[in-house]
Amino acid sequence: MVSWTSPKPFIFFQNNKLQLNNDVLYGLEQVDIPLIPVCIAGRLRSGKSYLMNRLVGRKTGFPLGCTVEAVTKGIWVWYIEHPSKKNVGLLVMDTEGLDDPDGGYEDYDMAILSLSILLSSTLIYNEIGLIGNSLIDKLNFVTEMSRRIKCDTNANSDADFDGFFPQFVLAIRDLTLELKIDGLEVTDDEYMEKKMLTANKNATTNREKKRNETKLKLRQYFPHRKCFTFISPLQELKVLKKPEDMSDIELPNAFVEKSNDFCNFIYQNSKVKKLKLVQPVTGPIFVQLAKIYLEAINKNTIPCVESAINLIAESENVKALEDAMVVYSRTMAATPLPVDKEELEKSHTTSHTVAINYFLRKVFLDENKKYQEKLQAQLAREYIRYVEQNQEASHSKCMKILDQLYLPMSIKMKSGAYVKRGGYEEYTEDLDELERKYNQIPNKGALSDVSIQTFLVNRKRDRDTIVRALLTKCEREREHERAEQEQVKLKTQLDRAKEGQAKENEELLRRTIAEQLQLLEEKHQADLEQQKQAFEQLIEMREREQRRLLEETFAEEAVRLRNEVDKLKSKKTNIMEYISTVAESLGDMLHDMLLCKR
Ligand SMILES: Nc1nc2c(ncn2[C@@H]2O[C@H](COP(=O)(O)OP(=O)(O)OP(=O)(O)O)[C@@H](O)[C@H]2O)c(=O)[nH]1
Ligand SMILES: [Mg+2]
Repeated sequence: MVSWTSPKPFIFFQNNKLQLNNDVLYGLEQVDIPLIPVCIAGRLRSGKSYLMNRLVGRKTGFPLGCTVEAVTKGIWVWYIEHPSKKNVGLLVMDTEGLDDPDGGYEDYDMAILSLSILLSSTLIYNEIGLIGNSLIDKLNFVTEMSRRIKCDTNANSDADFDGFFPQFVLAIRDLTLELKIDGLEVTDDEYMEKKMLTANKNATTNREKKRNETKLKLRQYFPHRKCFTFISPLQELKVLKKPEDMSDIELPNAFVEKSNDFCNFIYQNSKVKKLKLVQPVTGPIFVQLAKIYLEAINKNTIPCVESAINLIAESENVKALEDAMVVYSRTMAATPLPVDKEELEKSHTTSHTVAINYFLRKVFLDENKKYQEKLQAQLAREYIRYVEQNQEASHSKCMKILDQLYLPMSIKMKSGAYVKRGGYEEYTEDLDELERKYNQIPNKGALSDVSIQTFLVNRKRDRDTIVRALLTKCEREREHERAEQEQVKLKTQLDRAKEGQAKENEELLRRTIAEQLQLLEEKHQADLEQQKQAFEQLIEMREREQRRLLEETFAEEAVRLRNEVDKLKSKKTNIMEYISTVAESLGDMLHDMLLCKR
């Protein structure tokens, strides 16, 4: 999918509700590769759109303005091919500035922020000037997150947010001050950690405690974070000009370099958005997520990530299953029936591998393997159908051949040519000749043997007619006995052939299912492993964060809590249970300590 030439308004506020732009939905639905949605939010008129244009590598694109009037309305998106990663798309999202006195409705800012968090994998928060209490106060929306977004339908703790929040990038614009703390130079990241995320030990008032809570939540929700401070692009300018009208040569070096560092960081470190840590969000999935979340917000209910995922999973998996079966039939159709058993098996092996690989590419978080099992059953059923169809086709082709070969004999039979001395022998010889000719004809399919046996069995009536007409009673009886024995032999052969065929089919089916299982199981195990690794990383980060905060503020308690974590760890074996319990109890304890027990 090629990059869009310009950004498009994606979500807008009209008729008292947030609405989606259908053209953009359609455009995004065509982007069938994993997306990296990078979203900027922050104060009104703070250079957000300008920075996003730089991220796309353009001077213009997202509309800018130089008056006090808010320019960006709602949420805009710009899809571009990722500058360095293959087979993933970058979706740059620009949002309406917060704190607009003319904004949509009372909770409008929260709706924009919730959508930014829900839809992105990197959230850039833009601020002007410096990190101060006003920024921390603005970021206190994180303390409300559990009332704004629900991760799990049964969630009762915000520990469930683990792994769901996007990476957090703080962009401080027009920094005019030196980055020094206690007389020592600090990096951008240290500046953010010290001033925005370190709890105030001396907090006594409710406001101060609330800020501590915000800091704790920011650390908890955003274990991946980064800060970039920018000087003003207009710093060295003598005449009044707008940054977007200036080339990089005209802009201050420090600004250009920092902007480039910022862009490179976003390109390299922003990840594909994933649901439940493993399921990549493609354009069509992004569209479905946006629709579901927007509907919840418009209905004034809390968007629930898990419900959204379940809804999407249902429709995606039904489609994946249907399409996988179409892929199977289409691949099978390349082998016109009838064919012999080996060829049908070969065709089936290829077709089912293609179908399963297709399904595995499209399946959406089939955690309890419901659709995987359905696919297995359907493929097995379909294969049996093909085997039967192939047998029918083979049988009817063989019967046609046999009818053709028998035509001269049938004429002779009708004209009584066999009713003569030596007629019975002649008939038997002709029949042998017919069988020889039949065996020489290739491509008769799976029921070649069974068909000739059936044909020969069915010739009994002809033999009887000849025998009755030609032989004496005694000869007739002998011949009858001989014919009976031959008939039994033929029938036994026929039954054996049919039985063998059935056994072969059964064995083939068993093998096929085993192969399917292996393919599907490999994918399932890979998903689980990926999920486990992601959780382990999260635990590590979570513990580091909690430890740091504890050691900064509650040194004695830190030791006790460390022991608690160790105890919990040894008790829990299930990774999911384990994570949420550790996170939940640590969160609660810290929360209590910060707010109540001090
Ligand atoms: N001083 C300064 N001005 C900037 C910077 N970046 C952009 N501008 C100018 O600030 C004005 C507003 O920039 P926008 O990018 O439109 O700001 P915004 O945050 O998207 O504004 P809204 O969409 O209205 O919330 C424009 O005239 C830009 O040229 C910056 O880093 N420093
Ligand atoms: Mg803007």
